Amino acid sequence: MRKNLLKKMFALTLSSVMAISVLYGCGKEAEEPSTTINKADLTPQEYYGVDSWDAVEYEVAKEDHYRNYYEVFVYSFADSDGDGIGDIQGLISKLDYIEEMGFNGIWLMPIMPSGTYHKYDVDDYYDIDSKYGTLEDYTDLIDACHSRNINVIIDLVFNHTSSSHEWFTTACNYYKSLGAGEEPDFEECPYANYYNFAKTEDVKGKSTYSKISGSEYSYEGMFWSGMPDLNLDNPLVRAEIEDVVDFWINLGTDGFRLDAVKEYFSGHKTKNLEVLDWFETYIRSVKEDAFVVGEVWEPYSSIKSYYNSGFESFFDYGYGNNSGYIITNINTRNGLALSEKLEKTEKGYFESNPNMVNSPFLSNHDTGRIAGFCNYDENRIKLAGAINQIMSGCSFVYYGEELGMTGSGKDENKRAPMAWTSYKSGYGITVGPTAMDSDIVNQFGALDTQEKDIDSIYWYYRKMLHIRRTYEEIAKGSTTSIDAGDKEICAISKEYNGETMYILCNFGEEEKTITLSKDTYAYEKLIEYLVTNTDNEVKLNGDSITIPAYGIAFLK
Ligand SMILES: [Ca+2]
Ligand SMILES: [Ca+2]
Repeated sequence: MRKNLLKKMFALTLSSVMAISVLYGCGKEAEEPSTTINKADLTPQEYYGVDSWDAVEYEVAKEDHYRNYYEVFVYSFADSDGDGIGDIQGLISKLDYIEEMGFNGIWLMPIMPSGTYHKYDVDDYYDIDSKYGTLEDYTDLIDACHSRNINVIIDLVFNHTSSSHEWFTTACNYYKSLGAGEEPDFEECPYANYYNFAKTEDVKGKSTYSKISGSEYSYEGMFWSGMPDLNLDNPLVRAEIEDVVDFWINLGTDGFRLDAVKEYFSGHKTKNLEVLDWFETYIRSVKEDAFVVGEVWEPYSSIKSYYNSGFESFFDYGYGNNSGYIITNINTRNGLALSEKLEKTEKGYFESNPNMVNSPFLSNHDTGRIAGFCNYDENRIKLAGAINQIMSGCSFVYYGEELGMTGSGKDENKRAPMAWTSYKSGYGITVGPTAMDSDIVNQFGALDTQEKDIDSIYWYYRKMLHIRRTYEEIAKGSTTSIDAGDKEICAISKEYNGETMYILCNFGEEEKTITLSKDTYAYEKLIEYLVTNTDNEVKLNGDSITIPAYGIAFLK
């Protein structure tokens, strides 16, 4: 367990350091310093009092689904053997980093054998891609994560397989072996019914179908011909998927991220809901506390209807990406509109599924990186990151987002090497996808420079993730919007287990002073705050709170 007695005792011996950090804006009760301490003389660790953090974080049970997840693209994350391609041992070597950041969950993009760098087209559901390592490396990872109370979920892609998958190649060879006009016999070749095969003459003009050369048959490939769609109506296919689920759960996997859910039956939402209902029921039968999150790249109203399936969690595409509510409302400085959305959408999801756990995110491997969404404005990048972390549910951060990494345009650019150091080579540094542009510059610097800078994006994220792990109301609370009388203020309350927290975020370019009426805000004190520049602070004077531009106040 993370919070053992030893760590608590260690934290107590550091009370002097904590006292210093209190004076310098970690959001505790401010007191006048008796001696002048120059913040420039403190390391960021001393300034933020990180050694005390473990002691104040709330206990997270193994089965707790409210976690801070970190999305990792193994290929570009950390390389352990010098071939330039990230691997599982590289990831294991970076678990200290992940844990220290405040993450207690990892989502791995596909790790199963595949011919593509991204591996969203699986050749074999029962192994680890040899470039990433072995199944033994995987169980090492699981053990290392579980010893730190980090849960691991993996991408599970079953809308389609790779066209090199044995099921598909066997089926294609069978169709080629049929004589003119001969119908397939599924008892003779069950794989001939594993995909959406059709007579070529019956699917003329359908761009999603590709011909099996030397046969009278074609197959569906929604994304492209190299990714044939599985026939999810076939009970044998579902039984195969159940076996795959069993296999990975038995290795200690804590759950799955389901890829391309709305393409299970493209254009047939009712059928997709039925697949999700089946999967949800099955996973609970093998691992009751598994966490499952689905990718439905759709606006709020559609995701709300997907929750009717009973499926536990979906990525909140209404909020993520550059056209989502977070970025658009930050860029238009409409904090009030965002707070109203937060209340409305959360209530809507709960109406559809009272057991849902939302999965908010800002960016992922398919979107551009947030630095570009905010036109490289560091204040807005930080504020956007914080809004993602004040949302209820399981928050997700895409690797490198915490450094304000750059990446836009083609997919490969969005999956660039994790910026561990300012040097482009050295331990852990990966080469990135071959087709990536070579001139990508991370203008906020790499980890080795940001970790020395109190005001870096890295330290802002780390502090923010710590706040989320300190107050249970943030991830688990129900959200109510508050009109603070200023459109540039996003004010919400979060209620959980009889406790209420108030969060006020200044979307404006200028400092704001807000009067907190006791009728609306039942707080005792300012418990934390976040500022994009630590020369500024949030001040509470009586019932009047002053929040600098882009600052966030937490009251309880
Ligand atoms: Ca490697
Ligand atoms: Ca499909």
